[in-house]
Amino acid sequence: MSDKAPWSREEFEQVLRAKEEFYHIRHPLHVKMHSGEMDKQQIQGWVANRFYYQTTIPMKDAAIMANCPIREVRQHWVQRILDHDGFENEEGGIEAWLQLGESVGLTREELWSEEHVLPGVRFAVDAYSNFARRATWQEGASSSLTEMFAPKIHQARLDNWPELYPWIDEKGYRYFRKRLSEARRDVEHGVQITLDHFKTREQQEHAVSLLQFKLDVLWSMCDAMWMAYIEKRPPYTFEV
Ligand code: AHQ
Repeated sequence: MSDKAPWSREEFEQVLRAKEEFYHIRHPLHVKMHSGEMDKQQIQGWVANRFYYQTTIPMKDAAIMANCPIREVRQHWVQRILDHDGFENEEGGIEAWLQLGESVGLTREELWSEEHVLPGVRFAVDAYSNFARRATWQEGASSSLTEMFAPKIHQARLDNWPELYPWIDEKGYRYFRKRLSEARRDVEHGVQITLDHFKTREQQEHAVSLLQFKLDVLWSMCDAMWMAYIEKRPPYTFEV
């Protein structure tokens, strides 16, 4: 039980944003990727494993909505599902990621089959979606705030990959471009929910711990891919 005074809204947001030091852009896997040191199979392994994460996101967001009794919040949150699943003539992020898969030489069937999904990636991603099912909708919103740091990593790919990995068809970059604006819009909503709901110092520190949990989900995914694709430690290496 914290007897400390609550942070002001500005202090609370600063504490949340200071968690950037744990963001997976700093993981050795992404450092290696953004320095152009990955070969085709390593990029393919990353794309195939991240596809499992991407396909889980709409279900995670649906779980948050299922826990949320407030119509106005659901009216905003539903956009996240549509952004990934698509609607009317909007193909959506999952389709864009399938195109990223094709642009790195994977087939759509391979991605959907989950044949390349590493146990450690699956456990981390499933921990995130299972958390969203049992957490309050406000806790679910706070855990999505890792996206405060996402525009930077999407922009890094757009800036660096064309030169570092000229063999990747540029149609694959649509996903990263798409997320630049979507992530910023989602973060605005998630930050407001978090600052509005978690009021006491204990509640605020709890929200920070939920952000750390999600940062650890993303970091653990990279750990699993590092062991399989960089260390090439059996039994989970990448066989096309
Ligand atoms: O493409 C990403 C995405 O759609 C989401 C949804 C959001 C969430 O609800 O947790 N998080 C997220 C992220 C995406 N891309 C990751 C990347 O590195 O490309 C970053 C990840 C995030 O920062 O949480």
